[in-house]
Amino acid sequence: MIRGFIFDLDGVITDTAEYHYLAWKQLSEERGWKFSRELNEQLRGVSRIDSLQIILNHNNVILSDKDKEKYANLKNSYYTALLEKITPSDLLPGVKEFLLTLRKNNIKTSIASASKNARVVLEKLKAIDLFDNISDGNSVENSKPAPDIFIHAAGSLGCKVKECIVVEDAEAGVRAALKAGMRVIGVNPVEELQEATLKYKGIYQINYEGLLECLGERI
Ligand code: B16
Ligand code: MG
Repeated sequence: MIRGFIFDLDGVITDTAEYHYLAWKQLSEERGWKFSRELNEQLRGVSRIDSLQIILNHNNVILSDKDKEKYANLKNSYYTALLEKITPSDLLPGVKEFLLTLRKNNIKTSIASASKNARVVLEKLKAIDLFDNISDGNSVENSKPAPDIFIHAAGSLGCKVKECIVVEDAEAGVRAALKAGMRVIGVNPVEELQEATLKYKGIYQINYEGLLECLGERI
């Protein structure tokens, strides 16, 4: 029986990937590091510090932990300035309707995002009240692909892992959810999410009753 739905934020509820891209690009240009849209794709769902490490590895740059923290903070200052532009119209199509359908059917909902800025983003979207719980980059130590954030979200909803369905747009997130013992709906760059239980182009494509049927759940 499904009792909870757990949503990733960036790429599922809204698309902040472009702002992450612009912020990493600004930092990289200032430091003389190579950075591209292709590399940015590898940062989907990956924590801030791990994202910096991917960029450093790509450039064969070695930094002290102190400098890594400094540049991760600098990137975050560029990113949070860009977040000022977010409005409720940046909720991705079908998201609000799907969340309201879940609530009508007594399904609990949570965010499980790697982002430490998740609350700020949800406030800008005026979407905080659509969720029963928010688990974010501050909630757990180990970030995706570790399963911790999804286990944290399920626990906060009072649900068992098997009772939860995850919605994710990133490979790291899909792997984390599967490791947690949950079924996963992959959205967005669906061709990459080979391990997902079901795939859709976006939440707007999901029909609640149809989904339950596909998952072999009783309606
Ligand atoms: P922050 P998600 C992730 O959000 C982003 O996809 C990823 O690109 C970002 O590095 C990460 O959050 C950390 O974000 O720097 O704001 O803490 O997809 O897990 O909702
Ligand atoms: Mg994501």
